[in-house]
Amino acid sequence: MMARALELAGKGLYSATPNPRVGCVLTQGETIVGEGWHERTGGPHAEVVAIGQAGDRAAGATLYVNLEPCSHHGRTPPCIDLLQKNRISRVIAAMLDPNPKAAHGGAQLAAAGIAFEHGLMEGAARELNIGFVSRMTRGRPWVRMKIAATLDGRTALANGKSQWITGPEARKDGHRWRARACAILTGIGTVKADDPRLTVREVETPRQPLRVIVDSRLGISPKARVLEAGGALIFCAVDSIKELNAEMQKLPNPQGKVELPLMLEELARRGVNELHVEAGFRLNGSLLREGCVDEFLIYLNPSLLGDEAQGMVSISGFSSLNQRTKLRITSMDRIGDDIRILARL
Ligand code: AOF
Ligand code: ZN
Repeated sequence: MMARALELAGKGLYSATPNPRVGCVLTQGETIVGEGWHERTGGPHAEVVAIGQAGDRAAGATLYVNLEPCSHHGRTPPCIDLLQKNRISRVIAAMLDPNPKAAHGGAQLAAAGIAFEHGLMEGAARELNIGFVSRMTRGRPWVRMKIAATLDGRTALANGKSQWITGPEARKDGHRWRARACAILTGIGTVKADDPRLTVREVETPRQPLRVIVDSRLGISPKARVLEAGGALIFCAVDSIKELNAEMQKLPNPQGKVELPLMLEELARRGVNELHVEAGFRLNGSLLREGCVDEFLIYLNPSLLGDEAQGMVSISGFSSLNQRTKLRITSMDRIGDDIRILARL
């Protein structure tokens, strides 16, 4: 039942943000009497949809949900009130709600005489909402850095050109990861070299992620394709004098670059749960050095580009092999002719 609730929650993968992905199953014995999932922020919570579907059969039912039912008046009224009104007898949540405004619904249910348990499939539930958990507990998004490289770890020619190293299947897969992200981040180097749009195109999605550019000195051309659709956000370190079809936010560090950890905090304030990075080796390196990366999404194409080509991340100064940045592989798959590796710090 919890696996089904998680499957339902996954239907909101591209749409629920900035809210969490939540699914709910109501049962009477072995029979499912109602199901629901949270489609988008401002819309009904998963529990509300499931109870609506169950109607009279909600009374005495067991409710499975991947996130503790909310206790707060947010955009919608508290789910725990609805659970009590409909005389749900038992609630099983995969995880507690990390949102301080909505939390402790479970304890309040228990106090009202409704059995409450949590922890069932908690690992899978945390994975599904890894960005939401990150924003609520750390005040920053979950940062996933996408890299497409050759087998010798090269990501672009010396002149910065990087389109295209991996095959069409890997590119499509990359768009799925873009689609689930709340924002896509790149740097001025990539904007100049590849003129990317940073939109989701190869998969269907009800919303486009926010496009974010790190451009310390505002060297971006007003004609850059990433600005075409409007609504982009540029982080810079100088005052804006240019007319650009974008919002500009100045966040300088003492070196005259953008203060990246502060940028993450700002993105979290704007409701970014998962941040998808598609940048060149310089910005990748800065993000890594400043502790702003959580996960790598690496596509490896079976080809070689040699030493003069650009690498994945600009990091240097290692004098011993022990100092190298170590990762833990969490998954590895073949995508078309390429290999996809997910690895965490
Ligand atoms: C959801 N969907 O199915 C559940 C949520 O702004 P609101 O009123 O929609 O409240 C959002 C919060 O409610 C969210 O951050 C989470 O803590 C809690 N539970 N949220 O979006 C749901 N069950
Ligand atoms: Zn709720």
